[in-house]
Amino acid sequence: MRGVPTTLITVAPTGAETTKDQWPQLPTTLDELVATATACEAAGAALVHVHIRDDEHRPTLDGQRLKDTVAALRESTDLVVQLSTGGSVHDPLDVRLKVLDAEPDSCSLTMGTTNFGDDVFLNPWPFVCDLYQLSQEREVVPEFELFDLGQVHALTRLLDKYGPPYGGKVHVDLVMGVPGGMNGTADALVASVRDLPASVTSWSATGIGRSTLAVMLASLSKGGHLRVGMEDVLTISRGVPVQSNAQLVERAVAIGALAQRVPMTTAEARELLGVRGR
Ligand code: KMH
Ligand code: ZN
Repeated sequence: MRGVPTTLITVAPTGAETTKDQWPQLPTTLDELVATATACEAAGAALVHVHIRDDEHRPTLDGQRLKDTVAALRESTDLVVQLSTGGSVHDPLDVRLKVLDAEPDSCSLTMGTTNFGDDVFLNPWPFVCDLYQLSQEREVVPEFELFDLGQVHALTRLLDKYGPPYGGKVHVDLVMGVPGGMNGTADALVASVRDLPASVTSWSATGIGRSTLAVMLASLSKGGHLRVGMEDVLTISRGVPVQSNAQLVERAVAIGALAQRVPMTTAEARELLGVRGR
């Protein structure tokens, strides 16, 4: 690591909720995803959190598409490739476990069930345990996604029961401001960080929608890392649509610079997260 404070910038470019019809600039094809990832790496991102779409731009967890996506991102970028195991609220649990067959560097792992707008994002405890043990077996580094304070507590319980993740590092992402989860506020962030298990080695935060800037500033102020992207926010300011994911990464880099942080390189991110060398 360098002698200056560095910030891991994760980009979550697509998500599963927004439709291509609504937002044509959303990267939904493989070519668009690779182009976005390349631009975001150049702008300062070091990790990409990936959801993929089918030929009709609908969310999918198709195994071959996931493998092709991992290969294409590795071919064109040096980003740490994290596949979503959350998928969409409609994806069955057994299909979500199969995401690890695509052999990503990292996978998301949400620590509990959350009301998700009008839907339910299902993560029953036995599923969380199965996915965690599978990530250990397959040598894939989990990013623990915490949508609520109760999930902070559940992480302690998981680590106590099954030990550390593959790679020995424990990285958390606070996903804040989901309707049904914790607030996207500095107070909620401080409470979550206060209760993180002592074995957590790094954490980032993202605020959904209009909470994006409050969460970003609170995260920098508490020494956390940042996640941005069109999965989480679609306007750059009130009523002004985001033009590209790189625009959001550039803004995070600029705000980080005000806090005297520099973006972490992809090599530094691999070390921070303990991902398998390739
Ligand atoms: N699309 C949400 C239902 C994850 O990627 O693991 C779940 C989600 C979390 O986005
Ligand atoms: Zn996601």
